[in-house]
Amino acid sequence: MNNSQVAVPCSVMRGGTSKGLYFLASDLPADRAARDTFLLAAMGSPDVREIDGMGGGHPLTSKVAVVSKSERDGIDVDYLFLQVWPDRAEVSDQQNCGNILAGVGPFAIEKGLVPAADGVTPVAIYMENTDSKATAFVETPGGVVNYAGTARIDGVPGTHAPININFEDVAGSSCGALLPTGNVVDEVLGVQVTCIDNGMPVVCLNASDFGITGYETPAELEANAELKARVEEIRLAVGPLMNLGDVTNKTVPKMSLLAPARDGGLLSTRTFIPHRVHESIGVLGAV
Ligand code: NQM
Repeated sequence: MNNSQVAVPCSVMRGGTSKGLYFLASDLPADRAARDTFLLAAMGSPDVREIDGMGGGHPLTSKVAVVSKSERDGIDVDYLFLQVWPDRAEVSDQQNCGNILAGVGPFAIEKGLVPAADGVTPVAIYMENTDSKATAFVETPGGVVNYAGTARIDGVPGTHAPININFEDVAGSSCGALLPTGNVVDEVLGVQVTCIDNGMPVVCLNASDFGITGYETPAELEANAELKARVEEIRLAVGPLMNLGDVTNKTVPKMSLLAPARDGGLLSTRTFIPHRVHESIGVLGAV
């Protein structure tokens, strides 16, 4: 190591309920190992606080989008999502991220990869992690990205410009089928589970089967060692059934504990992603 430093352009953006660094692929090392070394340093990983980098010490704030102009028919940009683990020196491309996806359209327009229309600019995005397509609609009055607005989502204070996203072919994109086990409901280790992949491998569980209400806070769930061990045991058993193989070191499947709605909507969810608990919900997990 020497002390020379190289400036690499990036944008720090919140996408939905996550936050991360957005790079042009051409600004990153082409070699994967060199890229990952760079991203770990940029985020400050491994360190639970990521104090020496831009990461926020939580999986939801230790994310990276790599964006490039696409050469695919009908696609504007290619998007690769990378999860940087805060507490261990690892960068994973084993999952997609719909929250960070929300920032890809504005980033692509700001970087001149997509010309802005006057009004709303559709941005067709190829999601490399799952070989699937989404179209994001970005408000661009006068050809300029608008960030202010009245849209509100749980997990983010205030209101902001909406980013509506159409997902076009996400079913089974990680597991090969919407219902990878072939069943709507399976029993695994004595618990009823629904294994589903509509853009994100998710295991739906009844919160009540675990002796909890499902309305606990993320901190309460993370402090429940017995619950965490039980959920992880089921996750490891379900991985091969979902065609994901050994998921010990993977960030999927996500484990969603469901309870009846109590504040609007149809359901209440708390999701292990898979070891920390999401502060609200993953976009593709919700899909
Ligand atoms: O499911 C976190 C997030 C996500 C994933 C995670 C996501 C999605 O909220 O599409 O957005 O589940 O690791 O960023």
